[in-house]
Amino acid sequence: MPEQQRLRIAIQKSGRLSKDSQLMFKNCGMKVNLREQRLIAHCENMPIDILRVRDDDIPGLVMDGVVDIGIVGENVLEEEMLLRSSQNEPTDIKQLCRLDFGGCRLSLAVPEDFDYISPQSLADLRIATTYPGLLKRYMDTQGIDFTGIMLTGSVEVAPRAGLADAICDLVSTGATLEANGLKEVDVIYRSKATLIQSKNPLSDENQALLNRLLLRIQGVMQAKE
Ligand code: PRT
Ligand code: ZN
Repeated sequence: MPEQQRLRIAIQKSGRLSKDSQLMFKNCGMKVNLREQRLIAHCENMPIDILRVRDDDIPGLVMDGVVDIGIVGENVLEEEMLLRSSQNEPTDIKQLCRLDFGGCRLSLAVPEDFDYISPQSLADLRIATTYPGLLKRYMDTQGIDFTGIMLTGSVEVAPRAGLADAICDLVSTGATLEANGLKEVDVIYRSKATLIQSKNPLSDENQALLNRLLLRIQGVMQAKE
């Protein structure tokens, strides 16, 4: 009999979602040695492999069926969906369950002395962001034209550096905005980590394994409430 194909799960290698993702699996009873700097870690007591990658790669890996399941911020997932839709690429996934970590908001922020009244105050200005799709979708609903400045890091320094008039960035405590002389003026998207599944059908064994895992995840989240 052929060996069962192991269930493949992608998680962020290192960053704000890694520790919570690992802890969640540990609390579900999975034994995984993640100490080594390997791309793939094998679960010792279940037929599961963990792929550790950049968070930005996770939606694509799931949509393309390279992995079966992934944990990613809804912000990153939604941005990838918008990008792929604009390029007529497949965006099929199943959202299995919203998780209880990785909470943050994508917000518009302006320099402290900016006289902000409404999003209209940003008309025709330059807005720096890592999330051009989510920003454009929001500004389109408001009917506001703007110039998007794409930055993959250090978005919060863009106004001071003269690169932009405002920013659209992730916020959790707001300390980073404050430290950079910025004020949060509008929340455009609220995000949490989410568990997503590829649309490729799983083998019966892996589907049963996933069902068991989902029950445990829900149990672990309930126990924390
Ligand atoms: O290397 P890789 O590409 O995998 O990681 P990354 O650097 O792109 O992502 P990472 O680890 O920073 O964030 C991963 C995910 O965590 C994000 O996509 C969000 O879904 C979620 N998340 C939750 C956050 C935050 N909270 C958050 N605070 N992502 C980023 N931040 C930033 C924020 O923009 C600010 O610059 O953290 C800084 C501190 O925030 P404050 O408001 O507490 O000061
Ligand atoms: Zn990233």
